[in-house]
Amino acid sequence: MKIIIATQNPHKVEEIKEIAKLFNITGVEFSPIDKSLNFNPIENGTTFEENSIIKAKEANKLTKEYTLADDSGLCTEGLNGAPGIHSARYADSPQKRIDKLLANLKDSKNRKAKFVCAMTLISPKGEILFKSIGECKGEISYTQSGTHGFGYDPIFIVENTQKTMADMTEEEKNRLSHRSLALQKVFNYIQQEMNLPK
Ligand code: ITT
Repeated sequence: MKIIIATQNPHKVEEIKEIAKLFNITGVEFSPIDKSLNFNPIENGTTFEENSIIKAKEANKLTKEYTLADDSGLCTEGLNGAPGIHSARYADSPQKRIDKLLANLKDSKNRKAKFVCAMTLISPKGEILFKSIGECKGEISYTQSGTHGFGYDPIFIVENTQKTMADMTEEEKNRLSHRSLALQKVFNYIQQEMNLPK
């Protein structure tokens, strides 16, 4: 079974492939959407879930294959949920996004935060087959640390660890991340409902 990953973010593609390997998922081949298809969905939903549906549907329109979309982001309590669904557009570069978030939280004692990932799986006919949400709790550090991962990983300390996500190895992150938790539910659905090998 082939599933097209409906994203323009190469880090997500890598992580989804690695998570599938980590959990020994067989019978599913994940492929990034072909660049020549000019996949450029208008993410005007008001929730992670709505945006993941928009992306999966747009990729299905272009490919007529099974498609899986991931809409994700970082929500902080101190900023009433920001950057949230605007995480990718919070500032112009990954470093500027980190700097802006640390600056905006400078006077906040409430550093609690969570990464959220909403996934939607769509059939070749365009039906929504399955939706899932994964969340990873933690807090925002005062300075950045670590070189692994992407995005806000260097300033997100994972709950019950002393490490930012960027301090973690790829495998450590992929066992507990919001993306992994959402994807594990998708794997369960595929294995149980689509008669793929366990
Ligand atoms: P697509 O829409 O094409 O999938 P995108 O990167 O724009 O790619 P989103 O709209 O879902 O994706 O925005 C997700 C942003 O949230 C991402 O760019 C990062 O800034 C942040 N983010 C999501 N997951 C993350 C993770 O595992 N580690 C660090 N930052 C993450």
